[in-house]
Amino acid sequence: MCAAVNFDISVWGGMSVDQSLLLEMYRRMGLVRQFDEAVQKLFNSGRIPGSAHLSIGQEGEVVGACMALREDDYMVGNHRSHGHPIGKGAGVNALMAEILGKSTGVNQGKGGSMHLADFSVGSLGESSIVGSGLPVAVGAALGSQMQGNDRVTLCFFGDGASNQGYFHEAMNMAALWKLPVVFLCENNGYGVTTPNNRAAALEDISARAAGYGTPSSIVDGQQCLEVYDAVTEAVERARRGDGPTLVEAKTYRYHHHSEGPLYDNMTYRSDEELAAWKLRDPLLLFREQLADSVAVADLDRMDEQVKQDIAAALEFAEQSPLPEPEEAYTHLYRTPVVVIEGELSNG
Ligand SMILES: Cc1ncc(C[n+]2csc(CCOP(=O)(O)OP(=O)(O)O)c2C)c(N)n1
Ligand SMILES: [Mg+2]
Repeated sequence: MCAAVNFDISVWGGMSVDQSLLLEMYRRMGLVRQFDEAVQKLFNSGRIPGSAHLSIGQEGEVVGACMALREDDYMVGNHRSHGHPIGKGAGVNALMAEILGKSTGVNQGKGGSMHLADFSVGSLGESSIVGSGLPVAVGAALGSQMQGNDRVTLCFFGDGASNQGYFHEAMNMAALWKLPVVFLCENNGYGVTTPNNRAAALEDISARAAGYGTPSSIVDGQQCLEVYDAVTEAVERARRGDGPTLVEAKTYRYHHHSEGPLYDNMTYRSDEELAAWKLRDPLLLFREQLADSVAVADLDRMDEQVKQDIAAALEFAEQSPLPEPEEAYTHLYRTPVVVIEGELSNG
């Protein structure tokens, strides 16, 4: 079951490998949840430049999909992507520092919430342009194919993104050239405030795969192991050279599209709908599933460890310096000509 997963089993010394995998999944889901809860607090206190899109409620599919990958596989995220690098194994300190725009962040503080690339774990990047990760993932997969290595690329995108032209171009090219890519649609039911059934002709995004001769499946995104199994199968297929798969995870975000008061009084979804999804919370469901194989005390210990890790990440981010002003002009394709107003008039 865990052959595809790479993690430090020595941490869980006496336990079987399967238990180690389950605990690591639980740990990463907890990290995704608590990371975003911390980001919400930072946002509310005015500490985050720009916006923040949280994936609280979607942790099952985020972690289940990422953990079906090998450490050297690639992953591409989107605008709602704090959790994706965490699921892929990135350390939370440099991610949190990036959120606060600090020089110790994964991108030296220049990317922020929607650009948490971390190449050290194969997290190739994220973008606020909806759907733009799809061609990036196809490019990475083409690169693997041309280099003759067996790395697979996993691409997360939303139900809204599936209505972009990018989606169809990416699906077509990946199918035509049998590229090693797994498309993971996080169908959380909404694009901002528009329900999927008012934006898409078909209820299931996965049905579109048939148009490209590509296999597809629908999974319960609140069930981490169900997602893990489906993506493991898709990854194996891609690694064999048999081409892409589209996996659609039905899921839900508890928060509004992004943080801030803008959506507070909007009625695009009901309280009852939100409450019903919370009854199927991915962390609670996973805890129930683990009940027979992992001691409750171990899970509680894990929750406490995650809490400490997030507190340490916040401390690290807070203590880190902002980038030096001259850093604004590094890592660019071209050095810009800078005209400073005062200097210009002084001649
Ligand atoms: C090309 C483009 N069009 C529109 C937007 C504005 N926008 C940002 S997120 C979003 C909704 C995306 O919905 P979905 O793909 O379902 O992802 P989710 O936010 O639900 O995770 C929109 C329309 C954008 N950023 N880029
Ligand atoms: Mg959506």
